Amino acid sequence: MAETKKQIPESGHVAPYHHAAAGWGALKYVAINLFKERVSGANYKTLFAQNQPDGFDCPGCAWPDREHASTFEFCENGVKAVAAESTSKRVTPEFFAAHTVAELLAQSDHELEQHGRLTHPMVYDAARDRYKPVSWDAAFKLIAGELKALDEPDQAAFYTSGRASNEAAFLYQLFGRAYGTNNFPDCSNMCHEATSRGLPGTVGIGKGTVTLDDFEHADTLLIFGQNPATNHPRMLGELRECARRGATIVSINPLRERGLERFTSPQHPLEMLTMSSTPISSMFVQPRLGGDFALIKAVAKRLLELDDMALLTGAPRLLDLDFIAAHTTGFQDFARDLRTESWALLLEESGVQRAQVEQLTNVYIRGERVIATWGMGLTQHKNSVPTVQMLSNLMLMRGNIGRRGAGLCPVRGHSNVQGDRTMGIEERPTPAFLDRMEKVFGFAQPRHHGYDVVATIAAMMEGKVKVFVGLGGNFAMATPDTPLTFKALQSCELTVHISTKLNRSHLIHGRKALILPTLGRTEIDTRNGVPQGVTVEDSMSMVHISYGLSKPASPDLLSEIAIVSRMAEATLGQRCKLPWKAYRDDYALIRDDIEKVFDDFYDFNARVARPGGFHLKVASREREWVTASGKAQFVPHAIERDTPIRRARARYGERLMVMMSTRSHDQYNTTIYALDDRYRGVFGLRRVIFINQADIDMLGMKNGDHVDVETVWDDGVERRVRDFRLVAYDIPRGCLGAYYPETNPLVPLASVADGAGTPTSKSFPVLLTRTSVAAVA
Ligand SMILES: Nc1nc2c(c(=O)[nH]1)N[C@H]1C(S)=C(S)[C@@H](COP(=O)(O)OP(=O)(O)OC[C@H]3O[C@@H](n4cnc5c(=O)[nH]c(N)nc54)[C@H](O)[C@@H]3O)O[C@H]1N2
Ligand SMILES: Nc1nc2c(c(=O)[nH]1)N[C@H]1C(S)=C(S)[C@@H](COP(=O)(O)OP(=O)(O)OC[C@H]3O[C@@H](n4cnc5c(=O)[nH]c(N)nc54)[C@H](O)[C@@H]3O)O[C@H]1N2
Ligand SMILES: [Mo]
Repeated sequence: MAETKKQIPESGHVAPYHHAAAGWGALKYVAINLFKERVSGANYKTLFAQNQPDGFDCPGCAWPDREHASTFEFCENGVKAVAAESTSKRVTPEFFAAHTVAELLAQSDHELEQHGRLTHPMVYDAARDRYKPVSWDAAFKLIAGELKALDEPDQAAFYTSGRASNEAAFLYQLFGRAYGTNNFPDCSNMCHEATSRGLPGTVGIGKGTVTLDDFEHADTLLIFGQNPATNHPRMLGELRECARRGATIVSINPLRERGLERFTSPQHPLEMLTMSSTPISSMFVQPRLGGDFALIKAVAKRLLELDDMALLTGAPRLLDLDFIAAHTTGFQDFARDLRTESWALLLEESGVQRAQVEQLTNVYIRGERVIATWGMGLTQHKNSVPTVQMLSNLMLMRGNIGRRGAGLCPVRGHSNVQGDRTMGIEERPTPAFLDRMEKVFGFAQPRHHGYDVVATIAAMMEGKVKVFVGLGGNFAMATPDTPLTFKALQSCELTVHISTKLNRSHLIHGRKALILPTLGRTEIDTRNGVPQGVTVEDSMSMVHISYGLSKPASPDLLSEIAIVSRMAEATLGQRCKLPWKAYRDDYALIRDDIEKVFDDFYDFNARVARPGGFHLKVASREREWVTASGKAQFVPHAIERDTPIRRARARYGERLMVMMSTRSHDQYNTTIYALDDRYRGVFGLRRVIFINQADIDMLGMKNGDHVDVETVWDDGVERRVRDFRLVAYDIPRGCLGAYYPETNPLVPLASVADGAGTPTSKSFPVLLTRTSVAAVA
């Protein structure tokens, strides 16, 4: 952040990338990466055990893996994630003794990450502005003391990042609820929340309806707002197979992501040796930021028009009338709304030409088995819930849900973000779930809703949340409105972070603060001589077990499960009869209790012991609709006419631009591995803004000029970041791309997805001004 650390001038360059995604570029990166990270010899083998039946679940992303994979599934993202965890560098008590927190704050996120793995529990020493070692017992005593001193349990918030295992997450929510709160903000509040809140209203379940098997049968794939070459590289392998079978793949993205154009599969030696590649997307649709809602609605409207024509001419109908009649409600209202919707408004909002809408509709209609996938490009806008529901409507129109080779495929981020939610990390638990918890564990559950991420920050600001515990993640940097969030965290009485590596959240701390170092998923976790496995649920609802293989980074680490259970024991004391010690001594016992709470986890230990694990039932996949009506529901939505972006544009005209914040190729969320974004042709730079050349001209600037960015918001707070370099790019007029977390200070806390509370990280209204030389110097 410009506000918190010295700004080092960046000396990189921009050069378009002309090769296919993955291929030798990825291999070369990995070779260099391993060398740089100095992964110790013993840990090399770790890299080859990811996503193998007897190995660990890759902490890289939530894309599922093929069962019984016989060869090492090469994935640059996975290698980076594992290498980062297996680094031989250490952040020791000596390291902390040598640096004040103020000094560390001056380092970039990239530098903080490079220091390596945390080795000892540390407590903040305010007198010396340093972290000093603390015993585990004393750490838990400190937490218990602070939690017990609160006026009410809702003054604590328990954050979860999506790497936590099912077992750790289950114990964490059990502890939080036994303590008395539903304050479980989690990373998914910033991620696929719009999916989890939107889909239940249409198909009943907030999860995807496809499995990998469906990818083998799909003939059409619509990829919305996703950059899989960077964020889900193994998905590209799947898309490659689809493309080679002749499936049509459409990328719907304001950026024409190079990684969706061509792909050289590292899994296929011939493609590597002949330097050949497979074309992936055959069509690119570039809506403006947040324009997907209007685009999808336009396609639905066009489909209805064509179906009307078919009805008139006696041609085969294009709607799946049998499916609509048997399985859905609300079609008539939905169709009426589509018929009255204005074409002009849909086209203007989407930023897509009518001819291309028609072309996309034709592709959709030609598809007998269509899968729609989506990522953050759909979920981080004000209108994200309506967008997800509109996509679901479109799929329902042709019965593309609950059929082989077709369905909804939200592509989740963190490797167990979906599982954490399944386990009850949920600030708005259902009464049914709480009843069941009460029955199984015999204590009254807190019934009122808790805080999500944004509400947690607001509550900290108001002094309503005083203790923050983070099970993984980097709350300070992942969240919006950075300077305000920093203040919120700093106003806490106690901040606790259960972490593998040093990050800025450790440095933006409460009056008291703890860093509790934990085992990563790649590491051996043994209790009383018996290796323990943990389970995860991937983006397609497959649950499998994961065993670490490397030696732990330090003998003083505890597993997340041990930390959570000891925190619970210390806090809840004798009055709590839950078997915390037994849980941490044998993780199978946790699974036994998970099974008691969730019927779908029947025979959990037995089923998860099978190679590949098991698939959790997703009712909508089987055309069972757990909605109010018992049917899948068409949900009409209007285009919103009064939004902060529209108001800002009315005030500033074309100078007002909409910005999105996205990931570069060399980062994992807030973890910056390196400074390149290979496929977008950016090297050694992170403070860049992708912008249409015509907009650069309109501003009277030149490609490469430096600008400051200011958010247009009406609360009187100045939100500004300085000195970003303009990079002319193939992006629609009026739209800007930049990296997260550098641009998080621009996202107002109040700017969230309606009905989901997700920060609008993919659309916020900004103005650009030339950076004055004085400001930089
Ligand atoms: N290597 C690596 N892997 C990761 C991560 C990582 O940081 N690094 N993060 C993990 C996590 S937690 C997640 S959630 C996923 C994220 O994976 P993605 O969902 O791919 O997330 P982003 O990189 O933020 O951006 C997504 C894409 O959305 C496009 N986009 C932006 N706005 C819009 C819009 O309005 N409409 C449309 N149609 N597209 C838009 C952007 O151009 C970009 O291509 O990846 C996971 N995997
Ligand atoms: N502007 C903007 N903001 C965004 C986004 C965006 O696209 N734009 N994306 C949002 C999304 S999709 C997400 S998911 C969030 C991510 O938010 P978070 O999940 O909070 O952030 P991460 O950067 O993934 O967390 C990294 C830290 O997790 C810790 N860690 C790593 N592995 C483990 C482990 O195994 N156990 C434990 N206990 N700790 C571990 C390490 O200390 C590391 O520093 O950010 C969100 N914020
Ligand atoms: Mo995410």
